[in-house]
Amino acid sequence: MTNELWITEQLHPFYRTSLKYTEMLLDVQTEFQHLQVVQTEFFGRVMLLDGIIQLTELDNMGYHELITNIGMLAVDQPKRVLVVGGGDGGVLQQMLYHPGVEEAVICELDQGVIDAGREFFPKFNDPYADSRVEIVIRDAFYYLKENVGKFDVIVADTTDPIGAAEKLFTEEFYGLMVNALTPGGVAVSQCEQMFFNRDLIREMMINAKKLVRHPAYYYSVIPTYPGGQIGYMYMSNEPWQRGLGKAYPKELRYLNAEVHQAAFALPQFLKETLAN
Ligand code: SPD
Repeated sequence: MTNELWITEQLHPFYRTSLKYTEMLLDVQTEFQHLQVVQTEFFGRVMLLDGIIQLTELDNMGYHELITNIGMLAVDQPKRVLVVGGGDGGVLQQMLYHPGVEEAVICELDQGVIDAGREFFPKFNDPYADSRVEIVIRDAFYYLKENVGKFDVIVADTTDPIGAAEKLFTEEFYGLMVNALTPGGVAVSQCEQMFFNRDLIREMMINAKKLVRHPAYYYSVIPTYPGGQIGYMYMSNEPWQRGLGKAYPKELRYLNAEVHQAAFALPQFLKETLAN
């Protein structure tokens, strides 16, 4: 036990997640955050930002497939798509599975996350090498303001609402995303965990209801995130069911028609929380 290496995340004051690792592959302070990549025996490589687990090779499929493909499928032939954050490349990889995509922009604040994704997560197949991808290193608030009505799908693959990322969980940010959509477009934003962040999810749903006709909260299972799951806010004037049963990209390992439907089935307490 004494020689074991463990990395511990404490996102909530009453809950910790520890992963056993074998080697620290990267441990740097970028201009914006503490960026780490560790090698583990069980979870594969793991990326952490400011001590919070962002992804593991083992279970990121549950996150990246769900945050990306629900919106991609709900739009007919998405052509122009945008990732906000998500520098590790996981969401971009998913978007590029859709052959109709002509332009995929990623607006990420921290070049360090992109570099680490490219170097340490080859399983994402280096989406940055794809000629359809444009990298914008910038605060998404400004980028969205300048690109009204441009994107068929926007995915905000954010960190948790702490420090600088708090503003990504606001009515203003949701409004900017919705304004940057084409008619019938879909925006999806990472929207935290139903037991730990119930008030936040409720607030975000209130915001989403002001902006679109068909907001919906859904979630997936990610064992290395607090509570073993995380949710997403779907925002569109078209319902999420439009995508149900369409052909799923063959590369997917988590999402299928049954999971798609089930992801929107909410426990009673959350249904009541979001109904009001
Ligand atoms: N509590 C962790 C939430 C992290 C959400 N973003 C993950 C980034 C993976 N591309």
